[in-house]
Amino acid sequence: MAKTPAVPEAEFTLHEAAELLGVHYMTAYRYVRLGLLDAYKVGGTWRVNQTGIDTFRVRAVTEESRGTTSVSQRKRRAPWADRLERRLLAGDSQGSWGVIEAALASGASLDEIYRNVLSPAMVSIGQRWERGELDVAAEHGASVIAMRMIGRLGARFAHRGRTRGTVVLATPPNETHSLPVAMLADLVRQAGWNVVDLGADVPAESLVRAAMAQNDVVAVGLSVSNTDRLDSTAYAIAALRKAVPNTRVVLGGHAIAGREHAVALGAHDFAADVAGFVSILESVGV
Ligand code: B12
Repeated sequence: MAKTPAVPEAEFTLHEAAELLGVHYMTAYRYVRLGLLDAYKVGGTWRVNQTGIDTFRVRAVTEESRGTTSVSQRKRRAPWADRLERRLLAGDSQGSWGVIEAALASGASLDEIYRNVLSPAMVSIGQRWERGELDVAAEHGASVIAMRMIGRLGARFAHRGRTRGTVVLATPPNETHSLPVAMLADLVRQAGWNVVDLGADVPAESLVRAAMAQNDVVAVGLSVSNTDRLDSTAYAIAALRKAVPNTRVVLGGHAIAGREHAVALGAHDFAADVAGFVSILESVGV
C-alpha cells in the first residue's frame, strides 16, 4: 500500500509570524532574541513554523492563567534555562546573549546565571544528545556559544581590590570539558581569590609547575566531567601531593560522586559547587 506523504509543516517569515501573533514585527523579533518564540534561519532570514507559533500561544496562555500581575514578576518566573537552550541549539549567539541579558536585567546574579541558566541548559543538551535526539555537532555548537558568553560575563563580574590568595584550576590530562572550569574560575575570582585558570587537559607535570610557581597558593581545584578520566585524575593528584604536599587538592565535577570518591582518588576534599568550594578555601587560608 502506498504511504500517504507527510504534510509539510506551514512555515512563516517573521513578518507573517508577527501578523499571526498580532504584534509589531520588531516585537516578534525581540521575542526571538529573548528565546520566547522559536525561530530558525533559512538563507539568512528568520522563519517560524506552525509549532513555534502554537508553542508561543500556549506559553502566553499559561502565563496569563497563572495570574501574573507585573512584568517584573513574570521575568522572575521566566524559564531562562529553557529559553537559552533553544537559542543555543538554534546556533543563535546573539539570541543566547539576549536571554542572558534579560535574566541579568531581571536581577539574576552571575552565580545564578551560571548555576540556574547556563549549566541546566548545557546539562539538558547533554541528556538529549545521550538519548540520541541531537547530533553531537549541536552540542559542540552550543558549547562554543556558551564559552563566548562566559568570556563576556566574566569580565563584568571581576573582583577589585586585595585578593585572598591564589587558586589553581584545571581539568586533569585528557579531560576536555573546560566549561565547568571557566564558570568556576569566574565565581572564585568574584569571591576574592586570584585564579590561575589553566583550562582543560593539563599534563600532570605542568599542573605541578603551575602550582609551584605561586607563593600564596591556597588550593588546586580539578574538575572532572568524564568518568573515563578518573585514572589520569588520580595520577595528577598523586603528582601534586608529592610536589606540593601542603597544598589542598579539591575535586569537583559531574564524574565525582562525592567526598568519599574524591578522597579515594587521592584528593583532600570535594565540593559540589562554588559555595562548597569557597567554604573549603576559607577554612584553609594562606
Ligand atoms: C558541554 C559538553 C561537552 C562539550 C565540552 C565543551 C567544553 N569546552 O567544555 C563537548 C561537546 C566538546 C563534549 C565532548 C565530549 N563529551 Co561531553 N558533555 C558536555 C555536557 C553536555 C555539559 C558539561 C557542562 O558544561 N556542564 C555544566 C557544568 C557547569 O556543570 P557540572 O559539570 O556539573 O559542574 C558543576 C559542578 O559539578 C561543579 N564543578 C564542576 N567542576 C568542578 C571542580 C571543582 C574543583 C569544584 C569545586 C566544583 C566543580 O560546579 C559546576 C556548577 O555547579 C555534559 C553533560 C553534563 N551532564 O554535564 C557532557 C558529558 C560530560 N560529556 C560526556 C561525554 C561522554 C563526552 C565525549 C566523550 C563524547 C564523545 N564520545 O565524543 C566527548 C569528550 C571528548 C574527549 N576527547 O574527551 C558525558 C560523560 C559521561 C561519562 N562517562 O562520565 C556527559 C556526562 C554527557 C552524557 N550525559 O553522557 N562534551
